[in-house]
Amino acid sequence: VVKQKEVEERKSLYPVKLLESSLYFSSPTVSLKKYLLRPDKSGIIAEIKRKSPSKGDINPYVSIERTSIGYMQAGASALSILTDKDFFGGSADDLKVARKFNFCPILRKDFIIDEYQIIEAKSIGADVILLIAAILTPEQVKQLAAFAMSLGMEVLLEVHDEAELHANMDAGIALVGVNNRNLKTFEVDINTSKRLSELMPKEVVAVSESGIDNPALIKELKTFGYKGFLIGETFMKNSRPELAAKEFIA
Ligand code: IGP
Repeated sequence: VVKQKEVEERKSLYPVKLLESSLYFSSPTVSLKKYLLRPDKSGIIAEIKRKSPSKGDINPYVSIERTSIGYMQAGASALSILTDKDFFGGSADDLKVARKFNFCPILRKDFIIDEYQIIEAKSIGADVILLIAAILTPEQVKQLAAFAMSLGMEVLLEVHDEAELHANMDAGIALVGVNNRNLKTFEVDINTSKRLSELMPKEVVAVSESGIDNPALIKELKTFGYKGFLIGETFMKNSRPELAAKEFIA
């Protein structure tokens, strides 16, 4: 509800026509799927997250420029940028800055409920959008995913349990993320990824999200078929997140 109001406000400030006239809107995107499948890469999607509902302030004044470049130099496969303001302290500008300095795939991390946000994502230079099964109906997932793909973007579908995965199997989505964090209780359990790995269709590129705090865990998750690893806090809780990433990936 909060999100819908925020979206309506931006719609009147930045009309679709304006977004569509941006340089990025008509530029080609970079494929996250391809990057995650590259054997020379870590598979890590390194996230920039200033604060969160579960942790409060994490790194509110982080330099997007230094951190995003440093993440990629450290060996990350892609970037995830929180653009939600109310809960995560991010903004569209954060993503634009990351885009300006990097050629890798960039995921717009936000609560997407409206096609407008997808047009906006493309116009600020995002390559991938997140669709969270827990806040959308399967019908909405299908429609929003089709719309994103029609703009040449990829979709990362986020699920947290068997029911969400089952309900959205037919949306034609190539990338599925299993969130180890329960968005209602904030509890993190890596076993969620292990459990759901058995139900992943073979053609899907699977990503494990949240609570990944050591390299051994990645090794283990790889044996369960995961190709992508979304990491935020473990890096962001350091004053220089890119240095933490460098140490983690080395
Ligand atoms: C990163 P962590 O525990 O490494 O900071 O988690 C990422 O998975 C998390 O930020 C996230 C998220 C989301 C945030 C996953 N799904 C949906 C906002 C909305």
